[in-house]
Amino acid sequence: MEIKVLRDVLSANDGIARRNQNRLDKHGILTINLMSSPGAGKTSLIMQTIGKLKGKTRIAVIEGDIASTIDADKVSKQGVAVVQINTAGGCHLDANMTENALNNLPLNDIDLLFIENVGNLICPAGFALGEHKRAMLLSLPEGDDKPYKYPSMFTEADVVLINKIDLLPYLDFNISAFINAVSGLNPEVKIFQVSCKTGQGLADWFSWLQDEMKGWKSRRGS
Ligand SMILES: Nc1nc2c(ncn2[C@@H]2O[C@H](COP(=O)(O)OP(=O)(O)OP(=O)(O)O)[C@@H](O)[C@H]2O)c(=O)[nH]1
Ligand SMILES: [Mg+2]
Repeated sequence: MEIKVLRDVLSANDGIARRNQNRLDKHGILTINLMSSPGAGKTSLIMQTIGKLKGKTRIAVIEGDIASTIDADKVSKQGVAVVQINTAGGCHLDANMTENALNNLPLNDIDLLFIENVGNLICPAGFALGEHKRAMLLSLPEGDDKPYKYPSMFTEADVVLINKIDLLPYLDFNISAFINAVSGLNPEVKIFQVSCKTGQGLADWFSWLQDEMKGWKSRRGS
């Protein structure tokens, strides 16, 4: 019985997620669902990306947090459209929350939408929001064993960013062991080593994003 209930919830979510994606397609908005543990660097990555692409790409952000508008306030200061979703205890965003956020964004004026999911390495992977791509961050202090302990996040990702690479000299994080573990779970995934503090490696992320935007627009014929 419990399994049936869970299936109902997930299929209802998938239906709304498809509706969201059709709407985003109609408006030509490439949408990235950003996922990670709390504090891995999602907002920092968004801020760096806005800094790099502002003026060339119209960016908007949906911020998901259990409480507060701290992240939305930071992003808003960069002059981009932002909606904060407070889940009031919920450990992930879902498609219904995302649809409500889309209702409050200027969809005709957006090229690239980031959805910053609630910081959590488990639940966000199970709920489609309508995104086109999933990016996840794993920061060095979390440890290189996480793909074994939380595999679904890594199998669901299109790109994995190893963040806080500037801390490598101070931590026992085995980069090649981590990359092997992630590649074993998800052979197609792109993996970038970055620092949202120093900017190291972010050029690879920016060029991935720009290629995705170009490829997506040409597939859509726009
Ligand atoms: N040393 C270092 N610190 C970083 C880096 N990226 C982010 N931080 C710091 O890590 C902390 C958390 O970063 P956020 O960007 O807020 O992380 P988040 O994933 O958005 O956190 P939540 O929204 O709370 O889940 C902040 O103090 C950042 O300044 C990095 O590459 N290197
Ligand atoms: Mg954040």
